Amino acid sequence: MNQKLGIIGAPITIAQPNMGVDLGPDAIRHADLVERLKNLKITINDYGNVSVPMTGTNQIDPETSLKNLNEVSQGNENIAEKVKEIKSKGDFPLILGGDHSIAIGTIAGLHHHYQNMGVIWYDAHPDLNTGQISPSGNIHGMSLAASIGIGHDRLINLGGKGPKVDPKNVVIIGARSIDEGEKEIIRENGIKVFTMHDIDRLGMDYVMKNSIEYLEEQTDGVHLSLDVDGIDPAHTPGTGTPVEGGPSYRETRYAMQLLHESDLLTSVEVVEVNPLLDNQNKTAEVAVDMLTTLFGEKYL
Ligand code: 6HN
Ligand code: MN
Ligand code: MN
Ligand code: MN
Repeated sequence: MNQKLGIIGAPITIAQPNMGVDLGPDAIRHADLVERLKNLKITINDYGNVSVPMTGTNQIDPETSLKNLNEVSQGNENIAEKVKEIKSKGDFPLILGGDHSIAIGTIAGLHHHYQNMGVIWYDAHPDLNTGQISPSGNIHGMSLAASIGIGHDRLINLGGKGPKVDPKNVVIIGARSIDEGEKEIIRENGIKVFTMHDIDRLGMDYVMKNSIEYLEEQTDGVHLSLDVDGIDPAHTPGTGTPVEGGPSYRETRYAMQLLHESDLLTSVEVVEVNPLLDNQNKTAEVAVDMLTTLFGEKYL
């Protein structure tokens, strides 16, 4: 893994309904992210937070069936620009969300640097909705769809025309809340998914080694999109859409350890940390443990 890391905060919050996800980047920094990474002899450039529109409504626009499309798109354009810029400098991008809509921007920014990038989507949800099939109209549940070219034109063409990732280069891990329309998109596009049932049956060791091998063979870079609600809410309670029955702290930490050993990743984002739902800041601390493990921190 590249030892020069570029951190950016991406505090979009209006692609989901709860207040407080905009504080995610600062909650993660407050949990000593930079200090712990520096202990690993990693050089850090913290570029601060990207400026994004903060005000939105909770109303679904009848024309698009989406909430806050213009504002979410503008914020993501800014994120895409910044990610593209720090990647050009040779930094390994580490993006701190923000709600999961920010993946549209980060992946669009990264797309300029890869021909055939892969994505690991570690999440309780596949985020494959569109305005037409979404139960909520919240764009944070649509980011993976937009990145593979499904959904509203404005989201698909953000930061460059057309799809950014081939659905065959996506692996979803930890899914356990999949909407009916999303199931169809998974099947139609041949997206590789390890649900919680698969993790229980096969074990995290097999799931991660299989995912790593699959992506290694066919991609020229792999982005990890780590939604903290992917982890069981016993460990990460401070998030807006928790789902019971997820991988534990230990399983997730082991997954990060295997990713570190594989040297596969070329960028990482962590999303959906909401300190207003977690006054102990436990969720941000768990997020930091996962990130430091990913960058080589060991027990011994
Ligand atoms: N996330 N599937 C639900 C929806 O509203 O589309 C939940 C989405 C959650 C999104 O966790 O990033
Ligand atoms: Mn998500
Ligand atoms: Mn999620
Ligand atoms: Mn393209």
